[in-house]
Amino acid sequence: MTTTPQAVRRASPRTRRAATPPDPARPLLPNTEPVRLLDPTGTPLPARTDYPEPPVEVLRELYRRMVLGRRFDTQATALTKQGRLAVYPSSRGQEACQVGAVLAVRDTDWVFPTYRESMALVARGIDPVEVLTLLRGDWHCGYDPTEVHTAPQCTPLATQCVHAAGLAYGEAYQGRDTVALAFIGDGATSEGDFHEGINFAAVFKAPVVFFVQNNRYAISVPLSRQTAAPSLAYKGVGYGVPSEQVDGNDPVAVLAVLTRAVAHARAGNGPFLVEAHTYRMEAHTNADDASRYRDGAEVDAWRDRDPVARLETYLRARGVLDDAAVAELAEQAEAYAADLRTRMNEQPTVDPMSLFDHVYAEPTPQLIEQREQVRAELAAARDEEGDA
Ligand SMILES: Cc1ncc(C[n+]2csc(CCOP(=O)(O)OP(=O)(O)O)c2C)c(N)n1
Ligand SMILES: [Mg+2]
Repeated sequence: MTTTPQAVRRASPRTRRAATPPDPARPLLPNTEPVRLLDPTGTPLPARTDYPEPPVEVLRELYRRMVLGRRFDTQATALTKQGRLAVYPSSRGQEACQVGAVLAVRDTDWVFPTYRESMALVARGIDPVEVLTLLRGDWHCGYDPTEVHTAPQCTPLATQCVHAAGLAYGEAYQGRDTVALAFIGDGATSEGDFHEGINFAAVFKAPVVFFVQNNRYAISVPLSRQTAAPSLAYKGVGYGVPSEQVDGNDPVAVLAVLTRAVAHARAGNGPFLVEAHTYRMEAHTNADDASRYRDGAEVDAWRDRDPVARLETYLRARGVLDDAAVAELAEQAEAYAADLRTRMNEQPTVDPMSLFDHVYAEPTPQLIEQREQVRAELAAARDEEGDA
């Protein structure tokens, strides 16, 4: 019997090599290089089909809010020196992330910020005095979370991930297409609450975008002591969550990547994880001395990747920004900062009894007892003052 070529091609199943099944993890993995649409000098890179560039009017608005955001940030730092703020964690250098992220969501979506996100909240349109209320030392967050769809700024690391997952699940359960945007830092991805939040969201397909701002430090702990993962975006695959990494100092890329992540979640596909590679230019807070754990050369290298200058260069080259527009915006930013200063210099009036309001819908007997005790102590102090 002669063997025809067709017979060889129809080799028996035993002799045929088993086809490799498609790798189910592959679609979940981020690009091996962070997505970038502008180079560090603001020159556009070749257009990409996976991340189309946002419309130019949106980029102008992004720039406007970044300039105001940076001015807000320097003003808040100055207010700590004047004793008007107890503490302020600056996000200078992270403007592309702070503003790009909130521009990617709707007003009806929910934002879950950390203590680092004051700039994001003012970019979302919340009154800056309200945003700084908690950092001023008041007992409440300043704004009504349900009115502005923004949770209070979270200081216990990663707890906001669990809140975001729960809210997103509840909204979807009630038939609404709300997305929850949870901000989180690089260090906080080591916390149990990050695991619980992302795992719950993945299993129950809750529409959450987990947005990791990897600013390379958790106070003094550098990323190299935080994780051995090749990138924090790779953490998504273990939970079955698609992920991406982006140049966090490229405002155009941050907005493009987050827009796609938000659309993914809104369409009912479950959560998405984005890691933005960025850098905190200032110390952790005004109470920290960053020169004790990082050197000036490192900071200088990141100064050259400034996100505000990068977008400005690009918009000028596109012909939608000129000297006059830049000067006008600088003037607006000064007026904005002056108004913030004036209002923060007004002494707040705080009623100590309000401490007992809003703790429970119905106060417990213990709370009522404590409230009466404080009331009596305050009355006694007033009597003493009167006698003196
Ligand atoms: C559960 C918990 N543990 C520890 C702290 C103390 N703490 C405050 S900020 C911080 C570092 C967080 O770093 P990262 O998540 O990278 O965010 P970044 O401050 O850089 O924005 C730590 C350890 C805390 N607030 N909550
Ligand atoms: Mg960090």
